[in-house]
Amino acid sequence: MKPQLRRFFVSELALLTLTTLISQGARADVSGPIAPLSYTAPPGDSGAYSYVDETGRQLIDGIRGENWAADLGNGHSYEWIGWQFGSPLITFQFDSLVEITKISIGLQREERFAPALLPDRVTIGSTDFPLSGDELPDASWGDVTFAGSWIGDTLAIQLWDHGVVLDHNGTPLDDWIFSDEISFEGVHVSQPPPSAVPESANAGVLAGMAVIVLAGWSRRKRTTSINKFL
Ligand SMILES: [Ca+2]
Ligand SMILES: [Ca+2]
Repeated sequence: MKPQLRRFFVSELALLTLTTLISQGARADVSGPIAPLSYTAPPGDSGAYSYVDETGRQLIDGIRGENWAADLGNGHSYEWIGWQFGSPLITFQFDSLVEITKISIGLQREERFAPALLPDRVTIGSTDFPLSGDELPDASWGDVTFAGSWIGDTLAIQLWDHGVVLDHNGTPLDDWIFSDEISFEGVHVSQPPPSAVPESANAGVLAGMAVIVLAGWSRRKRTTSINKFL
């Protein structure tokens, strides 16, 4: 094969290969529930009952609580994780790169007895969501949802507490934050499999170009991610 023809052939083949690689890096189209692999969080505190995370997975096990003191078969308030002191930082790990677009945080509001308040604000990634405190009626529980776009294989959520507040008797108390479940919706963002990179010696030029383009793709993805986090 003439050198010019070989260069043309290699160039066309490289373009085809790179187009395939880039298309394999595209995210899936269908948004749906995404289950984290695990999370790290402060374990929770004890008060009238234990509000400690008994399994290390109670925030993602699909089991929901009811009234903060209810005994649904495993003891009073078993389903709730309660933090009285500080603002719990919960970091979720996913099995691959994901784009999260909706987060539902199960919370309890009970101002008379605990007092358990909704967080003062919620930070997801680097995005702050101030709460009014009225997203749920007093003496109720349910999901407060947050929409956005967060890309990564981990996601940090911080629930900010109010600190010392006055209870219904005017007694100063450090407030509680109760959560029973945190769930996610979004899409998996697939990465090009290693086998997509050409391996033969004749494809060395292709591999070099693939690395360059993939590096560019990766940079663009990171930039997108950063922009979306801000
Ligand atoms: Ca749960
Ligand atoms: Ca507190």
